[in-house]
Amino acid sequence: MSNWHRHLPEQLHPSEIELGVGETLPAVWVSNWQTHPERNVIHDPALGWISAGDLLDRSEVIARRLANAGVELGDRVLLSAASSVELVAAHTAALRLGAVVMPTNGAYRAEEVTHVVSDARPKVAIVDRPEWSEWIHSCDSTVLVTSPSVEMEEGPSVRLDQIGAGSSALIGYTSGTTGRPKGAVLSHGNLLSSVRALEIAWRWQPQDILILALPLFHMHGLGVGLHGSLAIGAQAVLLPEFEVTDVLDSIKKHHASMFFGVPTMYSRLVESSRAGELSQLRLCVSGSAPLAAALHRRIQEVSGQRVLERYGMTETAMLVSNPYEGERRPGSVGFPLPGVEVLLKGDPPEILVKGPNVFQGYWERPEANSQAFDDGWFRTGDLGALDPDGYLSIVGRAKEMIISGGFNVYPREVEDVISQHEAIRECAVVGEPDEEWGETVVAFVVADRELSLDEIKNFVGERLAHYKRPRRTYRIDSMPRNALGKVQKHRLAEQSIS
Ligand code: MCA
Ligand code: AMP
Repeated sequence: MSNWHRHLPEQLHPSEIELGVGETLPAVWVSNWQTHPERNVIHDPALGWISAGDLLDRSEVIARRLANAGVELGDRVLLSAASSVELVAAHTAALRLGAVVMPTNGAYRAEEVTHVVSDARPKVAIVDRPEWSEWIHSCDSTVLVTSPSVEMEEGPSVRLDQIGAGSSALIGYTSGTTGRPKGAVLSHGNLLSSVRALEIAWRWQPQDILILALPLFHMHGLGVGLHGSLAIGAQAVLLPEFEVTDVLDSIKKHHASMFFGVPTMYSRLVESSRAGELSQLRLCVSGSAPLAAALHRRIQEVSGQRVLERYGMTETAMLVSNPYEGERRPGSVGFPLPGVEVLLKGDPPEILVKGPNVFQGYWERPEANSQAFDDGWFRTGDLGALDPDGYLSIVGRAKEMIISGGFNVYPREVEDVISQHEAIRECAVVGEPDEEWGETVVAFVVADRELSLDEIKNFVGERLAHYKRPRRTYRIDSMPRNALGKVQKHRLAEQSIS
């Protein structure tokens, strides 16, 4: 199934789609910056607008510093910081140098940080949390740890923008069905083709101004919001945190045209008495988690905005989107984006995808790679259904995963931590439906003694990122198991809580 024509403006035929395959992100960015150096590109929360020429200079300076520190083509650079122009300069500099960026969630705790560091072995880590230095060095003392301003010696000028479209650009950590996240390696061609598809489908123009309150360490904020704005030559207003008032004030102040968010952000925005101000925008996009049909309708009631829901993954960037023109159907994610092909296979039907956006494979995980593909099609682990008009809906997941506020939580990873608690004999972690967060993490435990309120939440919070903490812990007498001894998670809710 492709249906690309559903995304195209009338004058464009599917055979004319140009997804920039063969080009690289930095080559496109630099060309934009050199053509219009005076144009404002990024609004930094502290510094105000930064021009293209300024960003070009900043990225060159940082690239020289990284090169002087020994970063070479293909070396990994870990990046984790709140949104700022410094972070953008460091990110673009690393890519221009041919390094592979590992965007890393700033909420990670020691075990999560040491896992990604020992797995991908970065040469440099650019981070804004002082405690990370010790965590990183505890597993690899050779990593150079620096702040987002990359205060290192500059060195002579270096050749930049030399890499090809097939070169690796990003390693995004994701889907730890085995308990431990694996690195999805995306090439420049993967990332650029996805952005080009969105440019066509969402009619993204250089005059667009995006309010970007998503963190820049996941595909949504980074691969869609930042990469898209820079490639299209449009503007992005960075907000380091999501606050309803800041978002609405920024829309007004900057005469913004677009907002991209996760459903939790929209559920907070509609609660505001100022929600009607969203009507100023040309486009509101939701993704990363299911947008409830009721919330979709509510947003339209209060602001007139028909939110455009789309579907993506770290491994594939953006896959499927509701159309810009035509019906944006609540509860559905729409049609495959230009260049993307979707296949429903199996019973229940799993969504399989192909396209220039599909990643290169998991970092040093040959076994995971062979399981991830079926005859050249990438297995998303999401279950899908098509309605008679060709709209795709995500109806479930074949993979065990909880999405809380747009962040993914793998039950196995949380269970492994809870099992280390001295009073716990057995545990199972599941997602519970929740209006604000979509799903929240809850734990069922068989324990030797009574547990104090928040004991498990705090225990997990010391070891894993805050959003992985169970909001509630239910103490049960025994785990429901099938004849083979496997825990039956769907029966947990029936257990009597002690
Ligand atoms: C914060 N808390 C959370 C979450 N965020 N708990 C569960 N899930 C969360 N996502 C905790 C805080 O630690 C705090 O705990 C309490 O909830 C209230 O925090 P609050 O200040 O209200 O939260 P916030 O800082 O405003 O964050 C909410 C947020 C944030 C803005 C919705 O979660 C967020 O930025 N989500 C976006 C994630 C994202 O970018 N996903 C894209 C992944 P306590 O009270 O105990 O201190 S990319 C992807 O999925 C694919 C590729 C795709 O398709 O896009
Ligand atoms: P990640 O591992 O962060 O890349 O998250 C990717 C997963 O997020 C997908 O496999 C889906 O399960 C989920 N996802 C992304 N967008 C949507 C959406 N619009 N509706 C439902 N689930 C989504």
